[in-house]
Amino acid sequence: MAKIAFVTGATSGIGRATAIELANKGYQIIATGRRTERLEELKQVITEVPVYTLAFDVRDKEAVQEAVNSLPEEWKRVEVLVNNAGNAHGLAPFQGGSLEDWDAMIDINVKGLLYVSHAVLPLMLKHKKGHIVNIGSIAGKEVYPNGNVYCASKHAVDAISKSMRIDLVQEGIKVSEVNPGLVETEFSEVRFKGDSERATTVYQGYEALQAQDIAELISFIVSRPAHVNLAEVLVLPTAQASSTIVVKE
Ligand code: NDP
Ligand code: 8X3
Repeated sequence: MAKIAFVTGATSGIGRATAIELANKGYQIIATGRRTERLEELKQVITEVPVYTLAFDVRDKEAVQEAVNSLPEEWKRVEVLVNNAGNAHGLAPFQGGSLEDWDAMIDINVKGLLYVSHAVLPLMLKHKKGHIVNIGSIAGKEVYPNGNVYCASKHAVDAISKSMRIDLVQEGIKVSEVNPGLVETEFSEVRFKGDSERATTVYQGYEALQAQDIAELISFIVSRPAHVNLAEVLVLPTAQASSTIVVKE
């Protein structure tokens, strides 16, 4: 029987690389994101397995549920859920923070992850089998200057992941959390609202992680034997020791 992986935020960065990597490992892919043209492009790239695309905003709980309900029966046996959709919005001191940015980060990174999990989990519970991989961050393990609400959102992902693992252990469902440091994606472009020059500097002077590094890690995590759960991984560029310590040339 085909294995099915449901990947959120598959239109860019870590999610896109993960969809391609899992497809290479034989998973049929349910790829999600808001940008339909990117989802269509992904369908052209993944040719060796079927890809089903769902376009929705994770902030919209009705849309999330409708999208999952709309899956054809043969796509409902989801084995792996990668809760990856998310971003930072802004990098500002707490006293100068934007309520819009705060809402975006809490609504997408925290509530979006909850909505998707709530909609997809029943598909796993039906078969008492499944693996949820939540993408947290080093920002969910420590806080850094001006990171305030983004860090809070990723600390929430950390707490939710631990809670999921406790509550779902009796259902035979694995829960893992991947916490990357600096990964060169569109992340900083989004954080700095399209200021590409500023975004580029985040990854200059050292070798940042690439989306493919995280995709391979996720692929390794979901391919462990049934009795093994890699519960948590913190993965950093070699040049990074903490959120604030990065050795740059
Ligand atoms: P990208 O900006 O490249 O990708 C973000 C993805 O999330 C896109 O596919 C985007 O799709 C999706 N997304 C964002 N908002 C929404 C929304 N409202 N509804 C649905 N999908 C949404 O960034 P990354 O690949 O780097 O980020 C992926 C995850 O990794 C995030 O959770 C991020 O916090 C985390 N992370 C990133 C690190 C880094 O340094 N890059 C380090 C640690 C963690 P679309 O716009 O099409 O909706
Ligand atoms: C993304 C990594 O250090 O920009 O979660 O917060 S960082």
